[in-house]
Formats: sequence, structure tokens, C-alpha cells
Amino acid sequence: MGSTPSTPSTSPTPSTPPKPECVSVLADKQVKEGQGVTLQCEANTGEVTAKWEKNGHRLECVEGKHTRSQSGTAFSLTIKNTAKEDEGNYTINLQNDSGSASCSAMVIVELNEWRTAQRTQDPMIKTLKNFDISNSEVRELRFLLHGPVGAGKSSTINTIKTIFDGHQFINCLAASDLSGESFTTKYQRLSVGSSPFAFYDVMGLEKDQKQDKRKQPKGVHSDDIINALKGHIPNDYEFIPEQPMSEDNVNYISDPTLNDKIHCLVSVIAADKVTLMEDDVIQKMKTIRAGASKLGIPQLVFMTRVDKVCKMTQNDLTKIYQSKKIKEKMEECSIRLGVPMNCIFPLKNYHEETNMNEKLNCLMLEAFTQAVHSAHEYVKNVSHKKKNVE
Ligand SMILES: Nc1nc2c(ncn2[C@@H]2O[C@H](COP(=O)(O)OP(=O)(O)OP(=O)(O)O)[C@@H](O)[C@H]2O)c(=O)[nH]1
Ligand SMILES: [Mg+2]
Repeated sequence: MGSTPSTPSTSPTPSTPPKPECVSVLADKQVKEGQGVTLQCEANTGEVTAKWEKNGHRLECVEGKHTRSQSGTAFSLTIKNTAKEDEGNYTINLQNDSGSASCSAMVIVELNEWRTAQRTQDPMIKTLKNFDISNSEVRELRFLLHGPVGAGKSSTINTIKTIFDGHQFINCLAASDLSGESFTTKYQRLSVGSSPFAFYDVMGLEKDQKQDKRKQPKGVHSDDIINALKGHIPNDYEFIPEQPMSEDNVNYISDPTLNDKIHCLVSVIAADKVTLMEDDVIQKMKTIRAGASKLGIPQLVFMTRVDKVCKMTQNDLTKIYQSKKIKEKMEECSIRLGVPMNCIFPLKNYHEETNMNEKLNCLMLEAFTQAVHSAHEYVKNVSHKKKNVE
């Protein structure tokens, strides 16, 4: 027989629990709208109080939707029948007398597709390459890209050239992400292979520095963009920020033909920068858009850098029209610029990758095809009006 354990002579002191630690942390989850999702983690001890947060605020648990549970040292949160409101950053805080620990994860809800996307590039490339302008007066359709500094204007042109050439177009026109000033300073015409399309790249728009006399004015003047739309600015013109082109400038094209004019204005905005865009810059963009409207020039918005705002889209570009984040950014562009949603195209440019990507190409091709149709409508309308007057 073994010895019986001796009973302690004093009553037991309540032992302090170990300081909480996460043995395994919550993992990011992607879930289809309407389906359920469970977040779970494991702690080193079950002697804790667990509190859940969503986007930094206490989670308001809804009966039949959220279920929190603890089994020993395992903690979980189940969300049933997910909707777009359930997307967010979830955190679990574990606390006891010895301390606390926490971990977080993102829940991304794949919405039902709210816009359909083409998945094959060849038919779109073929149509664009064989495009015929039904106005003999116009040799090429001209697109002007404007927008804030670093929005991705030059990269968008590089991307379209890459798609048409079938190989990477060296991105020598694009700026480093860190530069705060416009990298493009000239009015530059860029052709796309042998297609009847030409792009005009301009200096970025910047906030006015007038209030601060020590600072030099920077960025293109909005009057110069309107001059460019009207066809008064020659190729390779070097913009002077505080001095828009005037009629007495030797380079001024005083009698532009329809061929010299811009046929579609593309406003370029970076998805990850739209929230921080200065009101001053927005105002300049609105002034330019109003100028274009007065001239009857069609306008679209290309929202670049979508990979910077949505992980799901970064991982798989075909999910772009299922992303809540992308939709929110488009809505923000729509409200800030006063443009309808169906004129906004979310895009990703080639910037660090060296391989061609058909998903990226398809998004850009759809947006560009829309720009081509709008520009074509414009030149057809102008020539009809002219014929009616004659
Ligand atoms: N991640 C990511 N980066 C991008 C994308 N498009 C452009 N960039 C990067 O953003 C930075 C600015 O792009 P640019 O094309 O030079 O912008 P810009 O509008 O021409 O700028 P300025 O000429 O200086 O006014 C560069 O570092 C690009 O590589 C994109 O879709 N995704
Ligand atoms: Mg540029």
C-alpha cells in the first residue's frame, strides 16, 4: 500500500492565474456573403475574461448572429449569415489579475458581384486594335489624364501601352512612390502602338501654396488643363505652375482643329489616397471637369492602386466587384468629385511585377474601351453638329 498524502497543515491560498498569452492567434478570414464564419484562438490558460471588439469598439452581440464561446483554453466567435456590415477587424482581449493579451484578425465579406467583369482579354484587344474612327477629320482619339500628384496617371498610360505591346513597357515615366512632387512636368503625347489612340500625360495637380509665401507654387494650373482640352497646348510644352499658357505665348495653338483637341478627359485618383485628398485639389478637379462639361467633352474616373486598399482584391483581382472596400472607395470618389458610380473604374497598374496578368489587363481594357466609346461619340457628335450648320 502506498502512503496516503499528508493533508496540508494550512488552508490553501488562492493561486494567481498565469499571465494570459495567445498560444495560437485569430486568423484572417474571407467569407461569402450569407455564409457563416468562425474566428478562434487558443490561450495558455482558461482563467481569463474574454472580451470581443470590432474595429476598436466593443462588439455589440446580436442574438442569432453572434455566438461567443469558450471551451477550456479555446475561444471562438461565430458570425452567422454574414453581410457587408460584418466586414472588419475583430479583436479578442483576454484579461485576468496577472495581466492581459490580445490578438486581431480581419473578416472580409465577399459580396455578391455588384458589377460584372470580362475575364478574357483577346476579344477586347482585337476590337481596340481594329478600331476605326468614323470621322475622317480625326486621325486619332485623344485622352488626357489629369489628377493629383502620384495618382498613377503615367502608370496608367504605361499599363495600356504594355497591354497593346504584349510585353512590359518600362515604367520610366512613373514616379517613385515617395516623391511628394509631380514627376511629370511636360505635356507629353504617348501613342499606343499603331492604334488610333494617343494619351496626354500632364503634371499632377497640387494644393495651392499661395497662403505660404516661402513656398514655390507647384503642380499644373487648372487653366492649363482646360487650355489642353481646347487644343491650345503643343506637345512637349513645359508647364509653369503659376503661369497658365496665354494667347500671346509663341507656343499657343490659336486655331486648333478637332484633331488637336482632347476627346475624353480621364480623372485619375488613387484609391488609397482619396480620403486624404486636399479640398483644394478636389476643387481644382471640379473646375476642370466643369470646363470639360462646358466643351461637351466626356469624362471618366480611373481609380488606381486598388491593391493598396483591399487584400482580397490584391490576392485575386477577379474579386474586385465583390469587395466592400473597393465599393466604399468608389462611393467616396463619387461623392467627393460629384461623378456617378458607373463612370468610375477601379484599376490596378503594372508597377512592380514583371509578368503579364490577364486579370489586370481585363480591368484596364474594359475601362479603356469605355473611354474609347465616349471619345468616339464626342467626335461623331461634333462632326454631325458641324454638318448641320453647313
Ligand atoms: N500598388 C500600386 N502602385 C501603383 C499603381 N499605380 C501606380 N502606382 C505607383 O504609384 C506611384 C505614382 O505613380 P505615377 O504613375 O508616377 O503617378 P502620376 O500620377 O503620374 O504622378 P505625377 O506625374 O508625379 O503627378 C508610382 O510609384 C507607381 O509605381 C497601382 O495600381 N498599384
Ligand atoms: Mg506622371
